[in-house]
Amino acid sequence: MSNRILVTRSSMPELDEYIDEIKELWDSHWLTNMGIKHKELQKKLVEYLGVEHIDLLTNGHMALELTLQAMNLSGEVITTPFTFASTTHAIVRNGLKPVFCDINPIDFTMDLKKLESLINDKTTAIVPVHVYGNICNIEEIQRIANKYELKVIYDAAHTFGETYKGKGIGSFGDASCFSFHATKVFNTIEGGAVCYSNPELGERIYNLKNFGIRGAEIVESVGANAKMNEFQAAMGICNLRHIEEEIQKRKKVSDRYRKHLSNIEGIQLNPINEDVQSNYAYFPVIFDEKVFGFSRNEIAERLEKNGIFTRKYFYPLTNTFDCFHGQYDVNETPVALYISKRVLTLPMYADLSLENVDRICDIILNE
Ligand code: T4K
Repeated sequence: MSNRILVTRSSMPELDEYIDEIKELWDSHWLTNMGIKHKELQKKLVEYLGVEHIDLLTNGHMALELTLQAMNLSGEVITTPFTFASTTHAIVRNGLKPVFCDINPIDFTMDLKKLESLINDKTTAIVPVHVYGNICNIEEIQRIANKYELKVIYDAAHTFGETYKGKGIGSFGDASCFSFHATKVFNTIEGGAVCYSNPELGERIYNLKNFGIRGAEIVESVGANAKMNEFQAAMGICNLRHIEEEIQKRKKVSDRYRKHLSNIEGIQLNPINEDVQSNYAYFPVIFDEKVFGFSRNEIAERLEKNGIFTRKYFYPLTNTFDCFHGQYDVNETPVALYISKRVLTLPMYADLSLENVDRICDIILNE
């Protein structure tokens, strides 16, 4: 069990550091409902992420779902199927119809050559995904959104700490939603956040995350409960202290993988974008069986026999999920289908040793 290497492993502070951080909670008995840890983390994240406003929520999914709800959207929302279930579910659970745009085969984000043809008079928003931390073509998305007066809500679950042309990634579009799940570059155990610039949108999201309560005797609107609690926020405060080291360690892992796997026929790696300061969230590899000689599934099985557990993020595509049976035509997103059948995300976390990266690559290339 202890020798197994999983696709990722949560980064955690030293136990003593966390205990120090939560000691105050034993004195105050204030465990949730926007307490001191929540406020402190919120303030620190505005600075670190370089955004105007941020609100903290129970998880990344609720950040997405409530942000869409707060925008009072109707009709159709254009998104991609090459993502985690959350993106599509957030749209559907708001009573909106997801319209799937294909991805481009280079960085797996929305293919903007195909976007405009999907817009009609029912379209109200675009939900692009910065998948694996690969940043979408922000300028072009905004140009199209302005032209058709559409909202842009980025699924920024994978992009914690990234910048694009020196600007915090959460500052683009109408809103950007982060995940702080245990498996992410930055975690609050479970957790998430929405960044936005329009304070009125922020007020609506806040109401949705706290029952619409604005005072002891004031309930302004109908809301849910999606508050980040003090223990989650305390974990975030601790992890934020170590975030630069976390990203640097991941970079070393990524560089080591690249040293072994670059320029191999039949292996496609995630591209490097000079405008983006990366967080090295994932290490996806596309295996072209016809050229490489082995399929993605064969490589995954071979690694598994050696105790190395990869994942096929993101297979199956969300537009092929059983819960949507018969509703969407996967042939409308052929590139996403092609990539999803060939992608394997290799183990990636700060404490993955370089020796283990060597071993993983050796198994892929030589066994
Ligand atoms: N949008 C996108 C594009 C997303 O990728 C996600 C989440 C969301 C939105 C929604 O955000 P959240 O509501 O989740 O905050 C994992 C994560 O649970 C999920 O957060 C993430 N995306 C997705 C890509 O990956 P699973 O089902 O693969 O998780 P699981 O439990 O199989 O864990 C994967 C590996 O992580 C394990 O093999 C070991 C490691 N692990 C897992 C847990 C739970 C840890 O080291 N510690 C842990 O506590 O979804």
